[in-house]
Amino acid sequence: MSTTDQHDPLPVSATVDHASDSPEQRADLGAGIGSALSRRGFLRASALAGLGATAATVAACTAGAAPAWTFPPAPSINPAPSSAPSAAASAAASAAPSAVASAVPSAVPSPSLGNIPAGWSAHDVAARSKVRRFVGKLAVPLAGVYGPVAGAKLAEILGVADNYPELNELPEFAKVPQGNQPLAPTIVGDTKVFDLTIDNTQHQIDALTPPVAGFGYNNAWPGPVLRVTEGDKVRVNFTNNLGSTTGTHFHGIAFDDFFMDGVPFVTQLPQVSGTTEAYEFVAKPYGSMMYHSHHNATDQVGHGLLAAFIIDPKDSALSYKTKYGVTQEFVWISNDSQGGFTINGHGFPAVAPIVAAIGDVVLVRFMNEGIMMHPWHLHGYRMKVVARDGAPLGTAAFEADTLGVNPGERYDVIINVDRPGIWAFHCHILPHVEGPDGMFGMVNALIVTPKPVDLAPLLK
Ligand SMILES: [Cu+2]
Repeated sequence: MSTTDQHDPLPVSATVDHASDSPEQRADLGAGIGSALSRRGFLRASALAGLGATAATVAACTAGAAPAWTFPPAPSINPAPSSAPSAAASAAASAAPSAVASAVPSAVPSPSLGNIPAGWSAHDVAARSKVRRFVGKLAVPLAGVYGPVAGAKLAEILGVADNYPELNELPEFAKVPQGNQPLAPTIVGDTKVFDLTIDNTQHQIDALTPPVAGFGYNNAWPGPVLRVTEGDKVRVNFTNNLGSTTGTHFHGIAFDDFFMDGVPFVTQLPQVSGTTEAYEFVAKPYGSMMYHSHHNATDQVGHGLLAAFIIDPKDSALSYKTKYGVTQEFVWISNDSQGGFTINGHGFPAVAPIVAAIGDVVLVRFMNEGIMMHPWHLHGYRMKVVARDGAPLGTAAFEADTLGVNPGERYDVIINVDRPGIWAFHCHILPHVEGPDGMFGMVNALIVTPKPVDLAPLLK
């Protein structure tokens, strides 16, 4: 990787290349942004660099027409009119050198997408909109963290000079309820007790599409993260409010009493609605486990009855914190049926990014609750794969930038974060992640900042 690459937090569009900007222009960008980044400074810097993708900028930088999109057009997208209104065309032409303008499509208005920059398609504008929703009002302060040059590039990529509405809105992951919330047990005698309900929910995959009629443990998709220590006596009480039967399976546990395994008509009768059932077992072995419905499961798991169950090793020398110096930990549950392609119950842009700072050691616990394999690909880094199905790989640990996780499997990976950037982190089955209106579904990002950033005040 070249030095230049290391300072490019996002790939810059091939059609907008400012590598030829003079040193003076770059200095202007720096002066306009500074370390304490302001919105006004950012907008000014963007304008200085021609970051609004004006006809002149794009015309000067574009070589050739945009590639044709090979998917059928999405119904939600209004494609660019086949012939641009003459007023817009003439306005664009007057702003661009005439010799270039004649070879480049002019910016055209779109009823739902606003102006489509010259050389772009409706797809491009819709795809940018998804990323704008993903970062929301974090865009300006987050870009500022990377310093003036990288910050200006990020501003350009998002089109911050447009002063678009999402610059004042929460990022989409903060607009929808996020599952995987920790739930502390109560201690009853020598047992850790968790009380959960099983509910009908109205679940939002993202902030714009209508809610899905789903199910949730404690009303959440995914349900609460239950965390215990190897050897703990555990009791989990489930109160079924579904109006239909269910059964709950703790996935990966070595039960002493097989009647705790949670499979209706194999190890128990189905749990009828309005009743509370207890599952009692000793937590073993340690590792990343799950709990989910094991009854009418295509429907029930597919609609949200899925969650993480984590058993920490009794010997603290075996913990990820001790072994690898883990500073941040994330649970990443994938699903792919009744709510579409989701990470932790949400599709891009409503997925919560992994935000870390240089020096962090990030643990991701992949858990596949879906019906197909997903190859998770992290840009810019290799993941050290240290456990499969909770079992430590020991000397068989390996490194990968793409890791296939099958249904039912869990993989624990360690990422040693040593370079800043905004790194795409997505399933590499392309129809799971990109469509006619841009990225969707199983797309996320590892956001590595040069220094720790407290985003909490920005998420209110
Ligand atoms: Cu996939």
